Amino acid sequence: MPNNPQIQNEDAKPSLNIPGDDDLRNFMRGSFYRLNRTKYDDIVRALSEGNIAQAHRWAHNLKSNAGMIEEEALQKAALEAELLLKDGENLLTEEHLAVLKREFDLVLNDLNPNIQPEEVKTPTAENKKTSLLIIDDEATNLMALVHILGKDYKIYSAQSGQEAIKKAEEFSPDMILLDILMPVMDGYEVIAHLKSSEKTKHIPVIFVSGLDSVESEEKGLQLGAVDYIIKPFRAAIVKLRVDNQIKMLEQIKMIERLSMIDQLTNIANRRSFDNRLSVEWNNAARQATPVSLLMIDVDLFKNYNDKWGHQQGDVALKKIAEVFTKSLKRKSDFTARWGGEEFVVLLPGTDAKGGLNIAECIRKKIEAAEIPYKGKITKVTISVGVNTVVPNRNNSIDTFISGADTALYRAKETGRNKVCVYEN
Ligand code: GH3
Ligand code: MG
Ligand code: MG
Repeated sequence: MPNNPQIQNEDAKPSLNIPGDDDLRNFMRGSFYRLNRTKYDDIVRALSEGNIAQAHRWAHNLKSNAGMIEEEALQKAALEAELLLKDGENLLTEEHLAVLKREFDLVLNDLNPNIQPEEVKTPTAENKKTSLLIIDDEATNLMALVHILGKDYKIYSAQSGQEAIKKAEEFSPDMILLDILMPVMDGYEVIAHLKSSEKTKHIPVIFVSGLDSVESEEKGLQLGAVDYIIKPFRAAIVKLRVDNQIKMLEQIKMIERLSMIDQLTNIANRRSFDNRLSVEWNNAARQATPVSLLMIDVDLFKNYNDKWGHQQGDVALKKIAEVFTKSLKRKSDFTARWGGEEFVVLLPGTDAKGGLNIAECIRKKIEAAEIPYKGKITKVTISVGVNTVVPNRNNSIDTFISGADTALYRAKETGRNKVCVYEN
């Protein structure tokens, strides 16, 4: 492979704008303290009130949060409590509670209550244009991810599957970080829903999950996720993986943009026109409104090239495209280079009279345009064919285009530098 110095740019060196893992650890422990310091008492109170479902939720919560700060003994005791409080039945003994209390106190005494998350300023990049939606039912996880990513991305967060779907539709984030294990609606259901909706199917999803089996990873990727990060995570890995995906996304968007633009004139190309025409055709069919098409061909352009040279021919084509772009007033008006020295203008919601007016207007503007060449002034003219239809069962995109084409050839045959309207 040739030595390409461009590849060795500074992008290759990770200069991470993120808190280190120690900082994250302190942050997580601070968060844990704030969110869980009353949790043991909460469980005991819920039990004394006979609210076993609530006690079960607190135990589940405590288990997950203990896992996030890698306090395994407490995690184990809380898991045991969770299992013994399942299905509204209380099988917890005094002994179990004593173990839970012992582990809970050990962890809590070890935490420095001075480090509280309120004091750790979590940056939020409100002014950043790239946004992430982070979904996790555990507040501690959510806070950790916001802490890691909030400096460089605008963050939206959700603590349940339903909230996630609502926010994904409302905010159209650039990327989604999705937890799998959540009550009511899990991450697999959320991604299936996102991928089935026109509004959200294009948004890349990264799973961030405590499920570390290859099967869960495979299932996640099969459902359309772009990556899978296992909890507990390292701050640097999360940041790098998200950054990588965002970079790829930007490159794809750039390629998509380029594939829709004509390189010479910088206006839309044929592919882009085909897409737009099909959208506008369907809109007009639904609303029973007219749509006009101008098919445009530069007159005797071969002669122009022969006289001034092919390069100057390119200059003329650029000038023509510029005149078209500047002449179109409505947002929905659309001009494209059809190919060679042919152009099209699509005018949704414009009737035959309006179409003819605009065609005449741009014909005159091209006729008046001065294209300089080495101190001289050169000129071109165009012929235009106009077709206007209200889409219905008796016409199609093909007949629409060929009608405009027929009108264009009549303009050529009957003298050039003129506009003809298709009549069937
Ligand atoms: P008519 O009025 O009948 O359309 O005559 P014409 O000479 O314009 O038609 P013809 O189809 O014979 O020639 C089209 C010319 O347009 C020939 C071709 O070299 C030129 N052309 C097509 N694409 C480009 C381009 O990208 N740059 C330049 N400079 N010329 C182009
Ligand atoms: Mg021509
Ligand atoms: Mg031609």
